[in-house]
Amino acid sequence: MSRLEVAEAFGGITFPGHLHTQESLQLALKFPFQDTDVLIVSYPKSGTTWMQQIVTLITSRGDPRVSQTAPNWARAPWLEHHYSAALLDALSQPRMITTHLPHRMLAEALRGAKTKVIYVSRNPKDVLVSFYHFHKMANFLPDAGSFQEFFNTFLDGTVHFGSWFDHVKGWTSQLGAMPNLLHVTYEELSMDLKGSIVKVSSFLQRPLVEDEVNSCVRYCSFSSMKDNQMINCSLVPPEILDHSKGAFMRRGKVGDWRNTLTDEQNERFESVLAEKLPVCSLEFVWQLDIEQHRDTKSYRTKVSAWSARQE
Ligand code: PPS
Repeated sequence: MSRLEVAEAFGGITFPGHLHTQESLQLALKFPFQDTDVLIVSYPKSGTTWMQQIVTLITSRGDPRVSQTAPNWARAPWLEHHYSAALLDALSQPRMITTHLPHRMLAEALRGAKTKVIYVSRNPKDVLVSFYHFHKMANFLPDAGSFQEFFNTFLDGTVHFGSWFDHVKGWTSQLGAMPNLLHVTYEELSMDLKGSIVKVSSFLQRPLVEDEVNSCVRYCSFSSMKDNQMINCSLVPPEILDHSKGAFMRRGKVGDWRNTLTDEQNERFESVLAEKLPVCSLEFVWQLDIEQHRDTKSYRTKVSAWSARQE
């Protein structure tokens, strides 16, 4: 089932028909979550694959073999993808499941479940740039057009997978309300991968010893993941992902947006952000420059600001 040109409109959002059908989306909304499930939630390009790798490695206590022999989409199937039903049935406990769906679509299915949910977010300017490059290589996504055109559709929320603003607002508004929800940012992972792995392992109630944590860090690094065929999408046929037009594991940097957005686009982005998330208590880390790397105290202040708001 290729359906590269098909777009499925569902719940006010368009989804690529190559991966989604009306039936698969309907099934996702009624999914019988189990208390032992771990659900990774993200808007595309926010660090989904990174978190899949982190949870895989935590579960295997740092042993890389599973992540080197099973593709990420089979280890942590996307709940809403049409090919996932059989994969989900075949998963052993605890199941790791992935989704890009907004909270409003899963609220009912998750009500009362003790499923552990990890919401991964990334600063939206880097999401925008990463998503733009992904559109160029993914033949199941619409033609992105020029960067300015994609910039406009991203800001007005008409891109496939819906509005980044609504996604982040929906899930982060549940912090405190959903007892088993952890929010982790791409920027935290970038600045302190080891600390983030310890934080996720403790949330999952799977404490690791030092050697196991170090092994997780090693196999969750950008270079290790970029070289891992089970993660880097190199096994996806070129008619679906055109590898001549880019790499899935592209740059892996915080602040890459500065190489693409003009000052004018940046100002427009800031004003849309202020308009769409006016009472947002989230603080965004837009760049990690050398000063910030040296000044761990100022970084810590930022991270603890995130954590404090989650409590
Ligand atoms: S998807 O298509 O939604 O599953 O994409 P997603 O995995 O959410 O995001 C892909 C971006 O995450 C980067 N990435 C990493 N960065 C740093 N370190 C590690 N280990 C890592 N793993 C994935 C990946 O390179 C994409 O970002 P860009 O900015 O395009 O490089």
